[in-house]
Amino acid sequence: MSNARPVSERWTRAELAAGARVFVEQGYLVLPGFCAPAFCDALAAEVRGALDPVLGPAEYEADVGYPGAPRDRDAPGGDTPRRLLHAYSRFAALRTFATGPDLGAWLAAVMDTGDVCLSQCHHNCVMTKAPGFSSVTLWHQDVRYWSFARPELVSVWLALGPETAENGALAVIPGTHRMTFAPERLDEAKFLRSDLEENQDLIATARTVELAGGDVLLFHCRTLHAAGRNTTGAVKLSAVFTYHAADNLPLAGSRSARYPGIPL
Ligand SMILES: O=C(O)CCC(=O)C(=O)O
Repeated sequence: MSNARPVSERWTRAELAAGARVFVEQGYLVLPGFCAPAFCDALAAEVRGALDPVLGPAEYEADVGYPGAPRDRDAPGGDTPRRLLHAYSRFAALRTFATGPDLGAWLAAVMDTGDVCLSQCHHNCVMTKAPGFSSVTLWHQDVRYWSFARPELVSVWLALGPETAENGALAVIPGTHRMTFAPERLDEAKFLRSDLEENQDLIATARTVELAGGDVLLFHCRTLHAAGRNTTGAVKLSAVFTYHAADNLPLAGSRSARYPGIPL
């Protein structure tokens, strides 16, 4: 690890290096208890305040058309938000979290670079998985719609409360960030086809990533992941940001280049 990396007093170089090895092998890594309960509770209260009424910009479940989503904005549940967008510019507490030295140290370790940038163009949101009208997100790699010089981005998922299979926690398929998939194994929207016999062995190795409030999940942009609906009575809130190395630039003119990266 280079000496130019951000310094965190919270973890030793040996801990960061050990975590990075897990990430490189598995394509994801959980950092338990990353944020204090008081931080998560205050942020969750602020987020809830932005949900009723919904303060834009936001994406609605009806916008994505995923399985279980309301048919359109006029259908029952059509006003169910899926994500509050532009989380970095709207929540001061998240700016501190997303560009702080503790997270920077982990990102530098797993990305093997001292120069990390936050992308304002992808994720940069608080996922708001609501009871009642949330949808199913099928198996996909986030990079499928992103345009960077190298498909080597990392996303950070901060649970603001418990995430379980019941409330729609993410599931990942370990090691898939190192695999390539023939186009026939994916559907037109580039979701992994769960109806194909050829994909069954892989899907059988999936793991649900259950998190407690304050836990952070790091995952590679090529790691296959999916999530179910929220079948509980409480909204699930998770802040999500995506990072790239400073020398891994978005392609000019693409959606990935719409807003400048924020150097850590
Ligand atoms: O929470 C979910 O439904 C999945 C979110 C997800 O996979 C994504 O935004 O890439």
